[in-house]
Amino acid sequence: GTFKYTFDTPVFKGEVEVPVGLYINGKFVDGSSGTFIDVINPTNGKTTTRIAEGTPKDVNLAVAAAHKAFDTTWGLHANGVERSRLLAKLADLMETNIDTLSALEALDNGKTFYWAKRGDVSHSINCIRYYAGWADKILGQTIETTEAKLVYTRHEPAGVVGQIIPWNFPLQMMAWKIGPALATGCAVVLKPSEFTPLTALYMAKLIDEAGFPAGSFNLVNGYGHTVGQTIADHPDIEKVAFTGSTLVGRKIMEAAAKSNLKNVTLELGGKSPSIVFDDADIDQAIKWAAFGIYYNHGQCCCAGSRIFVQETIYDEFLKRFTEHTKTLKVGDPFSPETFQGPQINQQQYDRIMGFIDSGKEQGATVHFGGNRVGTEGYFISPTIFTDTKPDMRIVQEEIFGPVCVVIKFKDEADIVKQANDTVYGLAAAVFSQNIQRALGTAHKIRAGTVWVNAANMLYPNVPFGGYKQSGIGRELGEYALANYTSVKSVQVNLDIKM
Ligand code: TXE
Repeated sequence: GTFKYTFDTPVFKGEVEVPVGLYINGKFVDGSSGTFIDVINPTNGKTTTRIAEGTPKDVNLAVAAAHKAFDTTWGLHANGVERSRLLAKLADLMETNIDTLSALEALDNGKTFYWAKRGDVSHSINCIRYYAGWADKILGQTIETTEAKLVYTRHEPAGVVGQIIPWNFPLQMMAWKIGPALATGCAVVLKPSEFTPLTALYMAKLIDEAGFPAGSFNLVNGYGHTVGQTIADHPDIEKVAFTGSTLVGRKIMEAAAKSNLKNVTLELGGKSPSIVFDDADIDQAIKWAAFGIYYNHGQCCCAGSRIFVQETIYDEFLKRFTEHTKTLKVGDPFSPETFQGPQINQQQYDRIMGFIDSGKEQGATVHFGGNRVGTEGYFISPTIFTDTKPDMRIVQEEIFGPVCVVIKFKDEADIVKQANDTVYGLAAAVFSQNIQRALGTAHKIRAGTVWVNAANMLYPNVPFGGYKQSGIGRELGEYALANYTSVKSVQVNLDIKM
């Protein structure tokens, strides 16, 4: 079946139709169990629609379809030019439907239409187009050994890959995953988050329309402990890519180890520092640091949730950062004035409020916010904590909401120590007009991305991923291709006699 929805908002008007089944072997099908998952609108907690619930049996069907495609029409059977053409076509279809995708993302996730379009959807289109460019440029090497031999490598597609994605950037996470996988010729079994399946389902329709061979891309909706776990355990999946919590990341690795030692890439949590030196352009530092934590309602793996400010400018920064925070409008994602919509669901709302309570209990000061906004949906005020201690939960743990701690530091040595005092290492931002200070600090932070005088900016051609417990492997850029290829060395004996 399909879900029809009429948007009548200040920023988007129109009717949208989304398939609600599973997409297996080139067809939209019902789940084998006949059960459904309710999709909840985070602005009011009401049911938007329901989608078919996949089961382990459906995963098996999808994996079988993927293997069949890999062995007949996809993998080494579809050349790079063809894979490139299909991905480019998909990017074009996404572009034609940019408003529809943005509206669905805003409806499903609660992010603003404005940022869904400017951020998520635009970035996803660029990402698919970028990997369309790679599909016919996957190169091996020839390696000199002796004149009596020809040795070369082939970067062959890894095979059937499982991809499990979260709800914070539903479309973008899908694009990061399927872009390099389909470019290299892998066949995909994707599980969207049970909380935000709508753009992935719409994408399945566009993938179908683009003409990808049946089975090259499959989508199985479902819960993590059923469909997700089956993907991680599956003996016929060669590689699994996961973005989500560190807790589940561990389970994925464990499942891979216990089943067939499938390759694993993980993109997990973070507790990223934003570091403001006293020589920073303070206006810009305030705006970027706010964007660093509040963008996407703090639901960014790379959110700059620990803001460190040099003690000489701490009071001034805090005052002006707070004034700026007050101007950020929380409310309807489809209102042009809104910056921040609701958190994704009741669990996340409770979790974030729990962190706010823990901060208070452990003796930190709520400098601003800390409360619910409105009476329905999952809206939380942007929140600033001060007077924290390094071992407090709000300083150490990922809150994944619009909550930051603003902390003093003394000098370069002190900030490097404080910034690295975390089990995570996804990202960091450094604000300074002094190039030696900024880059010197950037190089000493143990994190996969460091922004200098900016935050939360991503490009499809720039790798992204974590140090420490923030993950394994890099997504985006040329680096991501390695996740989806296996290197084969071929040695040809030209003239060596036994
Ligand atoms: O994540 P889960 P949740 C962090 C963030 C957040 C916390 C919990 O701190 O507060 O995680 O969020 C699937 N086998 N991040 O519980 O469960 C699940 O269905 C296989 C950071 O929503 O990790 C979904 O598709 N899969 C993050 C995906 O994992 C399983 C983004 C992510 O959900 C599974 C999201 C299992 N046993 C949350 N259990 C980031 N890095 O950006 C669940 N899943």
